Amino acid sequence: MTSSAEGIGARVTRREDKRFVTGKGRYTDDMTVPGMAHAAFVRSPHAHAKVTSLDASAARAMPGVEAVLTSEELVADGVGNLICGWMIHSKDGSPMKMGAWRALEGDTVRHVGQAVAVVVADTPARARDAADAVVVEYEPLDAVVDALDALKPGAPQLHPEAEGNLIYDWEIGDQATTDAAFASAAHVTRMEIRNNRLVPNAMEPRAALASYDEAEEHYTLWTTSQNPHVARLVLSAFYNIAPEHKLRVIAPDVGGGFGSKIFIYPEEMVCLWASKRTGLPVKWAADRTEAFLTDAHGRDHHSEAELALDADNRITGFRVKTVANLGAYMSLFSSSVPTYLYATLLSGQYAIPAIHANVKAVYTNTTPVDAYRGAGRPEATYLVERVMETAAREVGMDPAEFRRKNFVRSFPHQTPVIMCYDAGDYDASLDAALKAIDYAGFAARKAEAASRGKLRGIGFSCYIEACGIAPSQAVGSLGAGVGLWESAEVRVNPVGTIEVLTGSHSHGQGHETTFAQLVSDRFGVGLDTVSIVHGDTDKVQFGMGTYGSRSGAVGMSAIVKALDKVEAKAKKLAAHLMEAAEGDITLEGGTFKVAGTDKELPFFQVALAAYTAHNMPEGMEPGLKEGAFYDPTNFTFPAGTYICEVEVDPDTGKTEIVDFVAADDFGTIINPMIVEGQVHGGLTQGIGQALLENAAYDEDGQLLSGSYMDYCMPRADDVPSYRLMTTMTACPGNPLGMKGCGEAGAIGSPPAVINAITDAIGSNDLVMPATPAAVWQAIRQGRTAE
Ligand code: MCN
Repeated sequence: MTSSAEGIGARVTRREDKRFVTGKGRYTDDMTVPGMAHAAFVRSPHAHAKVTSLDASAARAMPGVEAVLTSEELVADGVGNLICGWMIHSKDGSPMKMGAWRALEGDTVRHVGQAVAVVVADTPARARDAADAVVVEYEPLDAVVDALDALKPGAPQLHPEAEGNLIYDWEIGDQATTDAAFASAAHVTRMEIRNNRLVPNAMEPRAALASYDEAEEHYTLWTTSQNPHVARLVLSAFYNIAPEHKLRVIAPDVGGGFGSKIFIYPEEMVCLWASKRTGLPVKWAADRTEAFLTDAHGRDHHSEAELALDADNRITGFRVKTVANLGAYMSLFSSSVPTYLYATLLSGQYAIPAIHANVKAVYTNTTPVDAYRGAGRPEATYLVERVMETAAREVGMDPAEFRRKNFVRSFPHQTPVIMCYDAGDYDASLDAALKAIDYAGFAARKAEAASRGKLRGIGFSCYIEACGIAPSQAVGSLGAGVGLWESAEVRVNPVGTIEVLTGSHSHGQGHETTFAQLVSDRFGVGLDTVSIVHGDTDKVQFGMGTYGSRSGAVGMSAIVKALDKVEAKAKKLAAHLMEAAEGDITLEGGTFKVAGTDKELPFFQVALAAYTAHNMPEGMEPGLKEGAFYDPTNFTFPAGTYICEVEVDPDTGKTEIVDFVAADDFGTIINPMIVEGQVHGGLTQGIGQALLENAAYDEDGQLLSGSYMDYCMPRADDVPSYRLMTTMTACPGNPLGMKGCGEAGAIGSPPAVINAITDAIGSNDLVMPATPAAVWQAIRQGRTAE
């Protein structure tokens, strides 16, 4: 095949899918090591309790049991506490208050499912049976699960370090100018907004297999990680488990993560440590109940928002107060989610002169909360777009035109909340979406639905997100513990095949295809000659991993830099071989040519020449291999318009999404089919949040929706046949002009759905998930209010 059929912009089917759809994927739980033992955790049934005694004698005596380990041994061996790696300071300058989080807790448990001990046995079943036989006595304490309740005087206290359960009280923006905007406003829209808690639900539950080689004093850890190098760094530098060069982390095929596999969890630490203690390789694989109870949850915000308008319906100020529930402990990146990933996007697509936001992060007796697809940006978009829709209704303006009136139109645009938008055309995506949905025909469709007894509504969401999570200096100045660049190495083999080693990690995003498309496009070689290597700290020297829709914009940019270097050297060599001037050499369709002559050399012959080294230019080293690190200067800002049309049955409250159009601007698109798949997945997760999903706790801290019997995931018949389109402004900040696409659908869709339902039912008093019961209730309340 030629590069044009497989290069940038081609709808190439995913190369990795052959192994996935034929059952040949190799996941962590598929790995085996001779003599391998299995771990099962003893977990707290209480949300908040003192551990008064732990008796493992019966368990230790059970057949096949190698060890029962508790926090006593963990502490004695000097294994460090889990940490949060992003420092946030409160508005008074004080650092965030981090309660101690041990991988095995021996004193006070703070959420249901917290591990207090681990059993290592010869089979998974025996490990579980023995875990059941560990007798733990608890003295239950009062629990608190809601963040607003946790802030009330007299609420149960989780950590002595955090008085009043307050982790930080942070602010952004300018309070004085914002207050002044409100003082002179012609209209103020006020809302309380709840963003429901979600469980990430990756298809493959988390797993770890740790193997300690005593002779070499070396560990290998196979784990379900989105960022194996960061895992190695954190495990070695902070948890005192192994020196970095003595720990190899391999993240093989990973069956989805959606953010939940960025963090270090107690289980992989314990497996590493238990492997050394027992002298056996130790494997643990979560069952679905453990996944519900221990995978970091997402969202869970309570907010108050106020929007100030002048007499011409232009926005003059935005004021937000948010209380974010971070659960029982601070997970690795949790502190950044309700702050820099959330409040920096509160300007939306709009030119807002003054913004002030205050965020309080709070401990509760619930599973820790961290990044989940979109991480902070869905919460910001939901808030902004619910408020925009509501304000338009209040002032009697068409919601699309109200948004258009306030769009940012000149770039770069500096918002009052740190972000500087580099490029965009928000009118273009709004126009495309309005045309696709036939906005002018909506009134007729509504009337027709009414004739069938159905309430039809239309809802908008003009989202923006900051992704390509990177600029190391910028994130460093905001408190991130690591820089967020990316690395790549391109190795051209003597026969002209190419290996690309990348620090990005693919766990469903199709990197083995899109990254190879880039190389194919650049060197005119077939995709089958390119292989993408990732997910192994012994193969790839270092990398920052995949999250924040960064692998295209940042990871591929690092590959471009390495390809530039390879091409420069290869051209120099080709010029020498063809006795031509370097400046006359071009690389077209896999062949080096001398301009103005018929001289040419195929790519593979130049590669071979680099290794045979019989005829190299003076001073040139043999070989064809180059590496690069790429650190962009700004985030990328994908944006778009989503429009949702629903029909609600007023008798049952059941919502049907009858149409959904998505117009996205992702800059240059490498593979339209993969991008569409990413948007489909994101939209479905966003619709799941809007209509179905909710991690609900009872007042004692028991997770009521702790299985698929109670936690409702979207299925095919819950979602419409999406109609997708793209508009295009190139991102000026990276060589390919790309913007991330991996989270957009989940970020933009919830407000479109809820705006459509509230439009249909004529009541704005609706919280997610808009289950039939909730919608039915809102219809009734709306009628009572009338
Ligand atoms: N791409 C493209 N053109 C663009 C942008 C991206 O062709 N303009 C391609 C990329 O080359 C890549 C894919 O689209 O193959 C996604 O790229 P990008 O937007 O850079 O996102 P990442 O690869 O960094 O993936 C992370 C993102 C996030 S943050 C979450 S959460 C998420 C998501 O991807 N989790 C996923 N998509 C997921 N998809 C699956 N199947 N499973 C997950 O866990």
